[in-house]
Amino acid sequence: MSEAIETIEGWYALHDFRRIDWTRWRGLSETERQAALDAMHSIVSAYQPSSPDAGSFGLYSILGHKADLLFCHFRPDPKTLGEFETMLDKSPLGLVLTRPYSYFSVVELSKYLARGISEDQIHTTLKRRLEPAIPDRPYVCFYPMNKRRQGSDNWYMTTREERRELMKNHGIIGHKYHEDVIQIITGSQGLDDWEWGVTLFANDPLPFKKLIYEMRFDEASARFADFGPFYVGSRLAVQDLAQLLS
Ligand code: 76R
Repeated sequence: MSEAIETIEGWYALHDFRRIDWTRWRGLSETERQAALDAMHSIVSAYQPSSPDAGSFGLYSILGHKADLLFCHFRPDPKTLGEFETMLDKSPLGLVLTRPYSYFSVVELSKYLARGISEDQIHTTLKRRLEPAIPDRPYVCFYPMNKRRQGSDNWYMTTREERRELMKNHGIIGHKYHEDVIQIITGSQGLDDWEWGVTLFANDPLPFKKLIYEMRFDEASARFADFGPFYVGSRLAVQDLAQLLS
């Protein structure tokens, strides 16, 4: 049996994608629309964590047909994430939102490249990554992925040393985009349908394409990665959402 790598987990993540049901929205009375807009303001402010230690939240407008909005939450307690979902569902705004996709995962760092660092050091120096603030970048890209288990391309049958080497090269490519792209890797084995969620943040969508394209040629992705749907969008202030609806 090949040996699993130790992972360190941080905050839980919920990527809550919603679609606006325009037919339903147009069918609402003026009073109902106002109630939905009011609910939106109170919900978005309820989603804001009371302090940076309590969690983080970002609202995004998603491009294309797969979703309209992304409510992206990171929180220490998964129960809070559940409360947020139902808060939105029960509110007057929930009436006009459907739910094309969601993803539940937990911020994950693996120890492939962390030789000689003590558990304590990892926790202090990496706290910022385990408990991430939403980066101040206008664009987001989210997708789930697996590591392949097929014939000789079975990630889970490779040795720890092979995986370490592959992740080292992966990290080298990734690091070239250090300035342009901030990545949050969340693990979801046993939590959702894929094995990892990848959330990337940048100033415009092009670096997502460049980075992901370059990684496709790297063995860790070329041989071992399978991808789910990609969602790309831009940060939305609550007043922009009001404008979008009104
Ligand atoms: O954590 C670190 O920064 C150390 C190096 C590193 C690890 C261990 C790293 C760096 N990643 C790691 C783990 Mn990554 N990453 C992805 C994707 O699209 C694809 O082909 C793959 C999706 C991207 C775009 C990306 C970006 N990474 C992982 C893992 C867990 C694997 C495991 O545990 O088995 C996955 C699934 C994954 C996927 N990665 C980086 C990046 C970038 C940009 C970096 C460099 C970060 C920096 O130096 O700023």
